[in-house]
Amino acid sequence: MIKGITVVRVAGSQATYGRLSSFFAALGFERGAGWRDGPNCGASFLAPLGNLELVEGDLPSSAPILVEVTGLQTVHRIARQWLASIEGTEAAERRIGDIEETGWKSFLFTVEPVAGFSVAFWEWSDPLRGRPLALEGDLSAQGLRFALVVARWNAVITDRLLQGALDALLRSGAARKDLEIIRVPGSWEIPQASRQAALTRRFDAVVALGLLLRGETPHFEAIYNEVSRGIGQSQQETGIPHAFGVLTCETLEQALDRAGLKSGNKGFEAAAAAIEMASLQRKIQGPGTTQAAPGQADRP
Ligand code: DLZ
Repeated sequence: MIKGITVVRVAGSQATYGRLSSFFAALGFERGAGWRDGPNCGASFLAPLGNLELVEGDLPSSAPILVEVTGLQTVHRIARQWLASIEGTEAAERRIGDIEETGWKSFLFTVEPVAGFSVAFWEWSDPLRGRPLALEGDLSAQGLRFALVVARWNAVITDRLLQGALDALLRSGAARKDLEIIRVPGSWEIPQASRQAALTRRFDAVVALGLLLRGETPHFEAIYNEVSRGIGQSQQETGIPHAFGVLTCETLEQALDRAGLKSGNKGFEAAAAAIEMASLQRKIQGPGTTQAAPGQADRP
């Protein structure tokens, strides 16, 4: 399962390392966990999206790192101010280019926060690129709170789903203190615990994780219908998004494939959906609101 792309650059000295860290932090990059291993260390800076791009023909820029942004003028101003504060105005001007139009419907500038390390920042000329304006959730979980309701039945699989979900949430910026794991005996119990969690109004979204194995569950249909109906009903009635991460599989092998082997990790996918819906919910409700609480959500 492909999870992410990391661009690794060596910062030659401790001073360069510190200077580059300060530059990317000044531009608003979110800090990742970073690492230290003996004399070596790594500082990481996160972006919501990444991709590996192969080019045939001309490169879009001479800089080896391209960062897509919105508000290119602002980014340019911050980068120039940062350079000026470190190097003085004159030297700063030599290290930062003007914003120029590219041949691919965008604007771009290149900056060298330290000599020999260049980064290009760019923005589409038309950010919507012809698409209609849509209200969409982000994939940032920063500041959002989640309840993860996990069935113990088939724990060999549901633990993997939980790991996948935690991975998605933490790598998307959720804080550990904002994640609460609620264990229930089996999938049958998920709706009730999910609803109780949602009713506390302590969470922006609920992630429901379980596995129903058809081969070993004679009343599979009955349980499945009730679990899916119950989770859906809890979501509708509490107004808190519930991501559905309850697998229904014929065999354990099929379940393993969906819990991190061949077919991705459905726990990760459910958590990503929860992040997006929690973020969308905040956007739909408008600034200043924390979470939905229509109707029954304010019951004890
Ligand atoms: C009883 C049962 C069976 C047979 N199979 C499963 C299953 O495949 N997956 C699952 O999550 N839970 C199963 N359970 C347990 C029920 O969900 C429930 O926990 C018990 O019936 C107790 O109410």
